[in-house]
Amino acid sequence: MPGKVWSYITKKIEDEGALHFSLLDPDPLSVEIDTVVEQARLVEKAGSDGIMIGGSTIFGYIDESVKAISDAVDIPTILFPGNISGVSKHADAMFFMSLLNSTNPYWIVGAQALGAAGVKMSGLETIPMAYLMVAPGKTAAWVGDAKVFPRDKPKIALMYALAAELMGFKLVYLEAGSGAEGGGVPSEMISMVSQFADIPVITGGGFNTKDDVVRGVNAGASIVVQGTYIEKNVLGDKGAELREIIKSIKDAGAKKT
Ligand code: 1GP
Repeated sequence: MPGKVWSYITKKIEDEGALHFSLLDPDPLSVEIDTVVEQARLVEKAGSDGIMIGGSTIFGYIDESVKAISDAVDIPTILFPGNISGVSKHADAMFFMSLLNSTNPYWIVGAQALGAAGVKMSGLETIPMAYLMVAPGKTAAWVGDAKVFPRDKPKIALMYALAAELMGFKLVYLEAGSGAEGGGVPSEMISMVSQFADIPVITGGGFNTKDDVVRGVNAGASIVVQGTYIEKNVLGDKGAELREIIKSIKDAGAKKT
């Protein structure tokens, strides 16, 4: 029986061609819970299809903020854990991720093993996701000891994506790292992976403008993630520009259905 959130994601990809996910990082060192909750309300209002909650450098427990965000919105909240500290039973689901191109087995299966019993007992829906780091990789690559894919080597990404598919992962995440320069993962890499792999491609890291996200969708991504853009802009204009960005994703997605 597929979980509710996974069914929601697959049906929406089928119906709409492309989805927008908002990444919120409730790091208590840099942001108040009320602020993250307000961001969550605004991204939902702007039409975002889901909220991912996580970050590479989370200090302290995220339970309270995950509950507050999940209570405030109707769109799915999905954990995007940077480590075993990123788990909370208050989300709707969790990306159960493996950083396949890490050089450190802790990030491939060690953290997952440490967290598995708790996740299983929580009853959280889990969505197995291969997490692949592309240059520059930023903080996530540094923390995750990743051997990042060079941006001009799409075939290396494809090798890993195909391995992920054959291992049973349901999604493959091409990640350039939060705050990456250059408008996100290169089109050639997204397009090579989405052309040959049969699992949906989710991508993020540096997709800041309408042009960036449309490029990602046109290259073949099924889900484009924005974090930094949201953190910097949605409170200021109440999500007005985000609504336009999401509309452009939907327009580009519609051409694929
Ligand atoms: C990071 O891919 C996400 O894990 C989002 O990246 O913050 O650059 O949007 P940005």
